Amino acid sequence: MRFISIITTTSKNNLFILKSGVSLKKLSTVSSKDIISHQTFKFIDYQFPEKIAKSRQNIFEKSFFILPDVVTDIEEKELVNEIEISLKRLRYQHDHWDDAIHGYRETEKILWKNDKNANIINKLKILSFGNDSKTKPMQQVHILDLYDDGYVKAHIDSVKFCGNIIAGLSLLSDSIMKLTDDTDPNIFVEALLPRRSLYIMKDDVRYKYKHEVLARSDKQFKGIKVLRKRRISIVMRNEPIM
Ligand SMILES: O=C(O)CCC(=O)C(=O)O
Ligand SMILES: [Fe+2]
Repeated sequence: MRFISIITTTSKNNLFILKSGVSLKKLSTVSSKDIISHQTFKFIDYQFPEKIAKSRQNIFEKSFFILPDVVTDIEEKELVNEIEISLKRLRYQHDHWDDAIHGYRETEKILWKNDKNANIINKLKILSFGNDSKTKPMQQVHILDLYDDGYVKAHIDSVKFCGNIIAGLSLLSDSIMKLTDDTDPNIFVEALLPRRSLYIMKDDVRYKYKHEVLARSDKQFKGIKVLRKRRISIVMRNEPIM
């Protein structure tokens, strides 16, 4: 079986794509460095103080990846169609001042009725957890629907509920994720999460940096305005280590 039919053929320049001949079986023996696109740097704006910039960047390059165009427009549509059915009865939550997330609704999903969607999720899990996962990927995925004005406040996912890897597919909108050192707010990066991209956050970045999805604003990424609209993410995690 060929891997990654989910990768659009439009992004032929991805190193990622060059590796698309890798079979599912072989994939587990390939290191993430081989598979993961060296394009990640394009989507990261490092804001590290100069003295520590190099060492911090090294850590980031080993534990945070952004893979553009992991699903096509059509695949995005089919995923969103099925997700909308699961979300239909849920209301957006706006008014919990102490919540980590504002302007959102969320659900969990284990079974996908549309086989194509099930296949995509499987392949994204292999991509995200194939190499460095310390525990099994959770069967269920977390679906988070952020309204136009929704946002996720800075937090670190609890070790009680999640292992060493968190991966998220962004649908419907570009957004900016800010990752800030848990002990020093001056040490941070901003990452552009393009619509239809996957981010993979593991180990050092997963445990030592808070992550947040910024609200709609005039914020620019590397000088380009990012228009945040409603965004749905499919967040995949592995089992807690305990
Ligand atoms: O939407 C995302 O990509 C991240 C959401 C998140 O950080 C969380 O649910 O813990
Ligand atoms: Fe999180």
